[in-house]
Amino acid sequence: MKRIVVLISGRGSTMEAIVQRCAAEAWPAHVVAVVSNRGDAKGLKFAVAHGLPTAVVAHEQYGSREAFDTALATTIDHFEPDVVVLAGFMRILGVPFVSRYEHRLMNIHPSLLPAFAGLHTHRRALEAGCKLAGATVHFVTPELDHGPIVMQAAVPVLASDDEATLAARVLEVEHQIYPQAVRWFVEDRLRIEKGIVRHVDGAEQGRA
Ligand code: NHR
Ligand code: GAR
Repeated sequence: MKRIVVLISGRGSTMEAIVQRCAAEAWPAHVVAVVSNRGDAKGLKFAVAHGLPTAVVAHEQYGSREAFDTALATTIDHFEPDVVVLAGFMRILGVPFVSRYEHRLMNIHPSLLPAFAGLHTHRRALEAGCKLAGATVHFVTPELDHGPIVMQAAVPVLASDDEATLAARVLEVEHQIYPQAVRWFVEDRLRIEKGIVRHVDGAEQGRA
């Protein structure tokens, strides 16, 4: 059984989707801990209610980003994860942290990368007049939102959209693709070749 640690900062709906699909589909894995950089993250309540171990590493209690990253890694390593999953985790991580979990650290970003790396993606997509928006699951590298792409999903941008309605439409597909991508990982079906993610059995996205 592979061991999944999920990092959150807030609501945790994406973490919920992963926990539920992992159980419902009997993945060869379990979520062994949910770790937050905010003590008031709503997602922690869901984790506790489901009997999952939780931990808080409050970033503001550390004097530097490096000190926070080190404390976070120490907390994560206590749970001996095979994969670390960022699910709405809102702190940029430094090179030593990213290197420690190289090729087993995943993120979901609410845009069609490489467009709109960074924050406020929905606002920026609306301002650019995009007709499609979406989400990207990728392996994390030191360069923000630039790692090898595992899976993407697109949704239409409607003329009536504001940031909230677009974010909600994108979130729906995030709840589909992130569990699928993590499942592929724990089933050992992903390989990274020259910065490109390949499926060992030749499967294509959307045709598991
Ligand atoms: N770290 C690295 N090295 N590489 C990535 O690809 C990362 C990462 C850490 C987080 C998630 C990411 C996203 O999907 C992620 C990817 C936070 C920020 C940010 O600017 C940007 C991107 C992402 C997460 N955070 C501010 C900071 O100063 C704080 C913002 C806040 O607290 O609200 O760290 O978009
Ligand atoms: C999701 O849309 C996720 O893609 C995004 O925050 C939301 C988290 O929702 N992540 C980022 O913006 C990372 N910078 P959740 O807490 O309900 O899973």
